[in-house]
Amino acid sequence: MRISEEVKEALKTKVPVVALESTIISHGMPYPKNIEVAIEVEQVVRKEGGIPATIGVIKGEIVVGLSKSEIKYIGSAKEVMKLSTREIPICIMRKKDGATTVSATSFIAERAGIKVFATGGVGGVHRDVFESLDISRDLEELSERSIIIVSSGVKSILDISKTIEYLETKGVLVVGYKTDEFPAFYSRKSNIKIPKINSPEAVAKIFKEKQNLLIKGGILVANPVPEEYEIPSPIVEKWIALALADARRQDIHGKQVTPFLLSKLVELSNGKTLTANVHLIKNNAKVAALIARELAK
Ligand code: PSU
Ligand code: MN
Repeated sequence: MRISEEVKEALKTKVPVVALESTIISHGMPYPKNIEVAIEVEQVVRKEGGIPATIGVIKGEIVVGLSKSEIKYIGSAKEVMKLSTREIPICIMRKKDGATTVSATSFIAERAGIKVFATGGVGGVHRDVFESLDISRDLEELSERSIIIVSSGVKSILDISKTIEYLETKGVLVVGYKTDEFPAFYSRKSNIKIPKINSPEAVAKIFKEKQNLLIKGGILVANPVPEEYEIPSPIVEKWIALALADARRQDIHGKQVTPFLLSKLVELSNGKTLTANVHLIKNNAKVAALIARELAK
């Protein structure tokens, strides 16, 4: 594992560090917007006094703190593997490029000593779970890693209430950042109530208490998409129904499901879902940096 000099120095001197994943770059957004956004998200973290650590695998080497040119590379390279935790060793053995999902990123971040991680949406329980048994590794990993992840809930392509139930079973604490409702990614509401936390300071305190008590597992800080970019859920639902039907028709399954549905939604919404995605990620990076700052105190 190679930790960039800047990230290493920040960790040593207790400058706040925020981990960022690379699957949203390689598989979550279209080129070249993906690269632009990945770089802007890093700038958001810096603006709040943090150091960004985008995580990925380049030619078989785990990198914590990808350089700008490495971000450009992972955002444009062909055949980048989508890595959940279990695939990291294969990627290393084959000396391939790999983009880390929430699960792989959480795993690596914890190893590197990074406690705060920002993303768009975590994976979860798929709507057809009884048929497909598709539950993202993200949920299991979050239950095992001592990390705070800031996300805008889970994508509405998933079954949100089953995902919340599963997180409870697995002991992942879910809190709302300035909201008492779990956000539904493109929309701010889902009708599912969660504890409301009003400041980065409070999140940091909860995390410390959890550690004092030796309670395993992560905290999911659910931060809704900014109001001006929200897409009302009846509209999103219409697109999701079409995207899901298309996935079924084309027999898309396993790892391909999430990237397929995301790109389908961008197409169906004429780019609206992408715009929402971009802004919620930036907003999550900001909140993550504020929390990291409190933790570093
Ligand atoms: N949310 C997004 N875009 C994404 C993902 C989530 O808005 O690209 C990615 C994340 O990397 C997440 C992964 O960890 O999808 C989950 O994939 P799966 O459903 O195959 O577990
Ligand atoms: Mn899956």
